[in-house]
Amino acid sequence: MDGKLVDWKEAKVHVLTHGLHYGSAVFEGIRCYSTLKGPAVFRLKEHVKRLFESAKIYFMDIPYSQEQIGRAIIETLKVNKMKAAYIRPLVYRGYKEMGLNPKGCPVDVAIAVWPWGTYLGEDGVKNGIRAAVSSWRRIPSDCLPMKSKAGGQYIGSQLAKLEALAGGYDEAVMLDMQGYAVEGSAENVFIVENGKIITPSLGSCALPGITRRSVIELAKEEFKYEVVERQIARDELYIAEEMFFTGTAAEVVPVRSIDGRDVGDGKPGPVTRNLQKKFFDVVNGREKKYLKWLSPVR
Ligand code: PPE
Repeated sequence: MDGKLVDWKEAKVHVLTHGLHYGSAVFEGIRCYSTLKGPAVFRLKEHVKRLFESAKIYFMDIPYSQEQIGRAIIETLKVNKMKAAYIRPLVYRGYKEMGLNPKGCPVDVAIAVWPWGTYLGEDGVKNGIRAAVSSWRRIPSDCLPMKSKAGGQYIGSQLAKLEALAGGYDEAVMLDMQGYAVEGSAENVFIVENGKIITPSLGSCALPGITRRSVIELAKEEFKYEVVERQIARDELYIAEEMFFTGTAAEVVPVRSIDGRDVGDGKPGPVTRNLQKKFFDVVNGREKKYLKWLSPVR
């Protein structure tokens, strides 16, 4: 926290921390995998860069360089002797003055690491999850800058997640204000239609997911799949051959049903399977070509 290693139990903030009241915090979610050559962080540079972009959008000056944050992440993993971990860098407006005007508050930085298993369950990763379109729309980018991974922006996603769970589903699909499917509550969304992979473009209000970007590259490079970035109509989900989510926490997860309709035959399809397997091979260091995406912890 703010440049010092702090014991888990002592990692506290004051109750009047600005970010706690007004959502003025930006964060990252990164995974460290236990690879053949020891623990390694997946796409560390890209995540740190996005953290700084999120902060820039909200005029938050991070008092460290990207290199320093990258090194601090590695150091935090090292001292905690983590093999596989989820990493949560958090940049937040701290404790000094109340009131919306954030100018008087410091910009504080914390990095936490902990073991975090599958986000949507082992069974979900294997057999697919059940998703439902949410009545809560993804916030449009002219209301909040959705390319920033900012804490306050997630209260809407929490409503979507709670609604999905209350309905007996595993995850929500959020539509944008025009009614196009744009994201999960914390994942990017893909469908397969006539063998083509389709996902919303970054011109939408979707988060520029780093897993999304990696999976698109693997799809094109390793499988020569055609990837089209465009809007996805809600009813395209119902007739898609395949559907899957990507995200750091979620990784690559097949969707086996949407709004009570089976996706394809209700089992993860071949495109999803191929990409999922390749993704896990890459993050676990089994693909020489993509070792460039892994930063060793040692
Ligand atoms: N969209 C949203 C809204 C989102 O929060 C995430 C990540 C993604 C897409 C996927 O982006 P990427 O991780 O770069 O592939 N969500 C993070 C937070 C999840 C949480 O519950 O906390 C994550 O997956 O780490």
